[in-house]
Amino acid sequence: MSFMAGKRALIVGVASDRSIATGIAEAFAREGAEIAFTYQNDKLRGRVEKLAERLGQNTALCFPCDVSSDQEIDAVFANLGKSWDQLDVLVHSVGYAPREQLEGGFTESITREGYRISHDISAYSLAALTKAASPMLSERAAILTLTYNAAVQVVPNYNVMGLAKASLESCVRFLASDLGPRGIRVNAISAGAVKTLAAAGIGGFRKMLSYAEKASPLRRTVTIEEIGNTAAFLCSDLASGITGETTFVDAGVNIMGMVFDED
Ligand code: NAD
Ligand code: 0WE
Repeated sequence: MSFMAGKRALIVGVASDRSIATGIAEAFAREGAEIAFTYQNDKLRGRVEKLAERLGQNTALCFPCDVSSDQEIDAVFANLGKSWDQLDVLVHSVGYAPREQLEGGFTESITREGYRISHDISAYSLAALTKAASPMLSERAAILTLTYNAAVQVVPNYNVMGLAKASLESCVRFLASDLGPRGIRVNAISAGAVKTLAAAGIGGFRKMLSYAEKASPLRRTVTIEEIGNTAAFLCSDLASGITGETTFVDAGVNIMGMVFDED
């Protein structure tokens, strides 16, 4: 179909072959986009460059970027600007809270530092990347982030990350309103639970996947390919009328108000 032909995209958030950002990169490449990447630190550099190579992309367009650093964010766009005059798509697929924030009761586990870090890395970083990218964003550019339904409804143990995702979803609306007059669209995908690195080691994550298999209308979990396909649509001109929106890609789990056991 190549419905992203001629689009230049920057993808932030690849850490492994299972990353949601990897599913997004695969769909973008299939639809004809040119892709640049960032990696969080040197440990991830090789993996990201390998992905760029596998997808036929220029491995020189892989830049380090810890999103807690304004200097590193600025350097990404300074470097990207040497090869690309404009950016059509920005994908933000980053989330982090200190591990101890994601276990135990909300009141017990939340700390000022946990709140600060989770909101800095998971929510402010979307605004920071968008602000830094702004001068090179093309007319009709698209920005996309990844969220989770615990922004809206309580999920045990997600704790302060739920507040950070609520902030992120609000940020999508404020950015969409602010950048809309330039033709720039800003959206989020609210993904169902997927077994990625960010999910590995989360207590009871397997239980969450099997909950989705029982509770979702489609009776299954979602794949990074399905999230990638929706991302490609939202970041293409096919979605030219959609902005400020959070689109669920969760096999329908979020629509259910109550679920009975089915043996
Ligand atoms: P992942 O671990 O593959 O990706 C998380 C990414 O965040 C990694 O690439 C990591 O390098 C990056 N990151 C963390 N701290 C960073 C920092 N300081 N600077 C730069 N990058 C940093 O996991 P994923 O599941 O693909 O997560 C991607 C996004 O999807 C996150 O926003 C997550 O909240 C969201 N999400 C995940 C699920 C799920 O079940 N896996 C569901 C809904 C939404
Ligand atoms: O957004 C996420 C995961 C976010 C995440 C994961 C980690 C693990 C490693 C943020 N910070 C960290 N910090 C680490 O040290 N998801 C939507 C996946 C997820 O995580 C959960 C979930 C689900 C679903 C945590 C508790 C409950 C449910």
